Parts: sequence; structure tokens; C-alpha cells
Amino acid sequence: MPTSALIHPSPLHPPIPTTNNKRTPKPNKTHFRHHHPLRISAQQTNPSPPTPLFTTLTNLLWGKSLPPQLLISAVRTTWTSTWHLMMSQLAPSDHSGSYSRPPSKFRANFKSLPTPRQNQLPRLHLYAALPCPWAHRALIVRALKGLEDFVPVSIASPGIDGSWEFIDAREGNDVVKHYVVDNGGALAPSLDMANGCRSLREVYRLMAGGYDGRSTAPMLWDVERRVVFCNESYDIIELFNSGFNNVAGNPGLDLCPPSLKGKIEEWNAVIYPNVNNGVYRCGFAQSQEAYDLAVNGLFSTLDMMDDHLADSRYLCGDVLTLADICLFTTLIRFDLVYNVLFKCTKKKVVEYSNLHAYMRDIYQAAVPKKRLQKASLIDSKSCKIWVEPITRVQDSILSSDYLDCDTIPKVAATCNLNAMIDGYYKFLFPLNPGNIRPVMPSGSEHAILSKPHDRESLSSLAEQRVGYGHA
Ligand SMILES: N[C@@H](CCC(=O)N[C@@H](CS)C(=O)NCC(=O)O)C(=O)O
Repeated sequence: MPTSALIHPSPLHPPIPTTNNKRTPKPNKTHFRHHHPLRISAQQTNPSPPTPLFTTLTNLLWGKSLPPQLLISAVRTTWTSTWHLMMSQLAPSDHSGSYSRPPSKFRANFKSLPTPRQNQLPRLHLYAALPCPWAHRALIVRALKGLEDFVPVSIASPGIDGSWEFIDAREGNDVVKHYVVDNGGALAPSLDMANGCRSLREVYRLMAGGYDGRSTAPMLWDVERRVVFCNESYDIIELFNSGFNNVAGNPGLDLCPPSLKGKIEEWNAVIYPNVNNGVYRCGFAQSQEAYDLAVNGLFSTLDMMDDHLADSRYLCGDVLTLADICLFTTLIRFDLVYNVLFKCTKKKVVEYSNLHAYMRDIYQAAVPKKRLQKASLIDSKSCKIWVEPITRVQDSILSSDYLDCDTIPKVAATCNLNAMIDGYYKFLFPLNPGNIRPVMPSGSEHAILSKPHDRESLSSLAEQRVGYGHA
């Protein structure tokens, strides 16, 4: 289907297709001409897919011979033990059934960093995946810092065997094409632009001596030495924030200013276990106790943060920091995925007025199209560029109210909402064995995320308190 055939309600995110069924005929005459007429009439009268051999066998062995009660208890026992087996591979748990995330294998060794110079060929390559909240951190900081030219990216998609693979958009099915080709400007999956591999596992194995461990995204690849430089997202965002200011397009932006480092670490110590990993601890819990513990920790933390954000624009005050980026990547997936798939059902983010406005504020963050001087900001009313003291550099991140002037939406362009839904529901098949992809919740659409958030007023209140003025 040509891309122009879709009606886009918004520039970034088109409507999702009304069906997942690849076989549904499309209202396109040229399309029909390529099909055998007999096949078309078969589709029109009987749209259901053929029953797989395994399903037919199961029906014969169990379905037709066992009475319903027996069938249910036989399947329940088999399914539960198979589920535990799959979960122990996918999501290792401790003795109480709580998910414990394996530590990252390749931590950044800042001393061995390839030294960047102007006009030098890029020596680092980022491997990311759009559903993954950890990779999303890296994509956001890369975008806000203007590192796109220095650190090129390849974007993997979820493969059917649970690995990350690189696909050509033209080879994908309709759902994939929808978010690859018709994503309206948000990042989309790609081929491996650095090594030409078919999967992320293959890239990891390019290292001398091979590699047998988990092949996780995000991963920063050292192009020259052909080794994994780092696969820990927090190391990567720290590095992007401060390691390449001599080549960054927006070097004046500091997401971890020394004066706030302590506060940022305090927030991270709350966000990581209770929220970032907390949602996974809910979804991957293998006992009721483990789930209860995780879900209580998650929602008491969200409640606390919602209160905190009532009079603070960001977590650490008026300045966007790495802690906010880490929280954002979980919040943006919450109503789309975690609320249902991970059983984080007590509330949706849209029900938290401060958290939801805060999430929209970050979603709408943009930077000026013109490369900014170290400490410039754009005035909200006139779109004029102002030169301000270094302390005001955070204001070079703007809301989408300024999209009509000379700014580029940086964070929204990293959020491919359809790819997020599709990725989780496909990748985590033990939690979604029927492989049904749910519809996008209406409150999570781009149009809602782009609504005014009015959170600038919190910063200006703080400015008045400490005596800042605009001109
Ligand atoms: N600690 C890592 C976690 C990364 C991670 O678990 N990524 C997931 C995707 S969300 C992954 O690639 N999983 C594949 C696997 O475990 O094989 C980080 O923060 O970078």
C-alpha cells in the first residue's frame, strides 16, 4: 500500500491499521489484480487462517477426546509448568519468584574511549530497539545532545525467536510496514548500518573469541576495534551527556550538572528498582507475593512522584536531568503496555495529573534548528533566540508550542508508539501466547501527548523566587 494511502491525523503518528490480519483484502484494485481470482473469492467467503498442523494434532489428541473439565486441568498443569520454564529463561527469578535482572556485561571504560575529532569518521555505533526503554534512554540523550552525526544508529526489531533482528522495511508484514514506513517522522527499524548483520546476536559474535551471553539493546559498538564498547544504558547516557561535547550539536545542554549529581543519584535509586525495573518485576513475577511486593512499590512511588511534581517542573527542580529521562521512558510505555501486559493495573499515567503533564512536557522537548551557542534559549512568545547566562541553558529544550518556529521535536521523534506496542506484545510471547496485538489506548496517542502541559509556569515561579528576568 503506498504510504500516501493512509490518512494521518497528526504529523508523527498515523492511525493504527484496523486489523492485524495479513490476509484481509485491501480496497485497492491494483492489489487485487496480482492475486489469483480463486484465492480472492476464498478469502472473501472464509477469512479465517488455515489451522496449523500442531493445533490440529492437539485438537485430535485432547480436544475431541477429553471432557471439558479434564481438558482444562490437563492444559492448566502443562501450560503452567511450561510457562515457568519459559519464564526462567526469559526472566530469571530469585527463590521468592521475584524477577532479578541480570547485570550488564560490558560496562563503559571511559579511559578506553575512542577520541572524537571534528571531521573524523564516526567510531562508535549505537544499536537500539524502539520498544526497549533502556535503549530509548540512549536515543533521547543522543538526540537532545545533537550527536546524530557522530554516533549513527541501527534499530533492531523483535524477531519471532526472541532475538533482535534487522529488517528491511519492504520485507515486513503490514503491521511492521505501518510503523516502519508510515511512522510520520518517528525513528523506525532499520538494517544493520555498521556491520550488515541480520541480528544483534550476530553483531555481538563478531568480537574476537565470539560471544555466548545475552545480546541486549542498547549496545554501543566500537567500530574500529570491533568490540562491544558498552551495553549498559546508564553508562551510555552519561557518556553521551558529557563525553563528546567537542562534536555535539548541543554541547551547552548538561543533563547531569555537578551541582545536581547527588540529587540525580538519589532519584535514580528510587526510580530504577520501583519504576523502571518495577514494571518488569510486576510483569515477570512468578508468585503472587512477588507481584504484590512489586506492584505496591511501583504505585506508592508513582503516587509520591505525582505529589512531588505538583510544584516542581522536573524531578530535580527547573532543570531536566538524566533522572527525568530514565523516568520518562517507563512512563511513555505505561498506558500503552505495562498497564495491561505487566498487570500494572491500579492506575494509568493519564489518571495522574502531574505525572501526565510532566510526561507530555518531556515528550514535547525540542531543540532549535539552528545550532545553538553554548548558552542560548528561545523566548516563548517571540521565538527570538536570546543569549543567556550558562545557568539558563536548560531552556534550550523547548516545548512543541515552538514547533512552528525554528525548532526540532527531539523526544517525540524517538517515540514510535506503534513499535512499542507491537514489540512488547510480540517479544514477550509467554505473557501474550495468543499473539494478539491490542489497539492503541486513545489517551496515549500523539495528539494527546502533544496537548499543552503548562509546566513552564512552574519554572517561571521558581525564577521569580530567585530573581531571574527574561530580558
Ligand atoms: N541493564 C541493561 C538492560 C538492557 C535490556 O535488558 N535490554 C533488553 C530489551 S528491553 C534486551 O535486549 N533483552 C534481550 C535479551 O535479554 O536477550 C541496560 O540498562 O542497558
